[in-house]
Amino acid sequence: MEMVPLAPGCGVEVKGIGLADAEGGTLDAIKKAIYTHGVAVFRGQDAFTPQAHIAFAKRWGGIDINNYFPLTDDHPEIAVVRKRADQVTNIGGGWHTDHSYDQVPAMGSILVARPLPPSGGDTMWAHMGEAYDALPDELKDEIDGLEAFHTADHIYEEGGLYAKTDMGSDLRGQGLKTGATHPIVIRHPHTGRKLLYVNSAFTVNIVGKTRDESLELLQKLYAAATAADNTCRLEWEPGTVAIWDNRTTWHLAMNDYQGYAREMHRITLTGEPLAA
Ligand SMILES: O=C(O)CCC(=O)C(=O)O
Ligand SMILES: [Fe+2]
Repeated sequence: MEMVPLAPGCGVEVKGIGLADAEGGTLDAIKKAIYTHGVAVFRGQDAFTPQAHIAFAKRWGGIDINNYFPLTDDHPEIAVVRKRADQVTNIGGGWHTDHSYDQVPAMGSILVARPLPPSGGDTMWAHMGEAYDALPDELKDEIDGLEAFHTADHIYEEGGLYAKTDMGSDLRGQGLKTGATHPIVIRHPHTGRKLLYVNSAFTVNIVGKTRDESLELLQKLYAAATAADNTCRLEWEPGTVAIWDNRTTWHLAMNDYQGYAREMHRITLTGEPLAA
C-alpha cells in the first residue's frame, strides 16, 4: 500500500490495495489515513460491487441510512446521489459537511462512481484542521468555547431549498425535524486534532446569538475554511471510490456537466459524539 497526498493540506490517494478485500491492519491504516488527510481516493476498484460496498462498510463499523436521498432498489444501505440528464440542480453543489444537523453526526461516506458525465462532475474537499490552524490568533480566541446550532430543515423541508429545485421530487424525509448543537472547534475523536466545525449549509447561529448577530463571525470562518491551501479536488473515473471524514473536511460536488447524467452510490458510516 502506498499513500500519495492529493494536495499538501488535503486528501490522499491510496495505491496498491483492493478495497473489496481490505480488512484488519490494512483497514486500520486506511481509517488512519482518512481521519488524518480527510479524504482518501482509491482508483481501479472495479471489484467494489454493491455487495462489496456494503460488506466493507460493515467491516468499518455501523451504517447510517441517509434520511433524504433515494435508496437503491436492491440495497437499502446504499443511497443514490443522482443528477439526471434533464435536471439542472445537483446534490451537494455548495460547500458543506454532511449530517452536522445530527447530535451524533455520521463519520463520513464511501462514495462510488457509477455512470459519470463525459467530463466535469469533480468533487472537492477542504481540510478543517488546516483551516483552523491558519486562523489568526484573535479569531481562535474569539471562537474558543463557543457552540453553534445546526439544522437541515431549511434545506429539506417542504418549501425548503431543495424542494424549490428540480431535485425536490426525488427527496425523502421532508417532514423530519433536525437540530443539534456542537462546539465551533471540535477535536477529532481519533487524531485529537482541532477542527473548525461550522458550515455554510447547516449551521444557523452561534448559541446565545441570533442568526443576524452570528453571521459576521460565521462568514469569516467560512471564508477561511475554503482557502485554496486547504482544498483538494478529485476527477472521477469508472472504478474510483472516495471515502471521506465529515469532521475533518467539508466537500462540494461541481455542477458543470449540464445535459448529462451523473450517479454515485453512497454508504454513510456511523460517527461518534463530538467534543471540544
Ligand atoms: O456527488 C458528490 O460528489 C458528493 C455529493 C454529496 O454532497 C454527498 O454525497 O454528500
Ligand atoms: Fe454531501
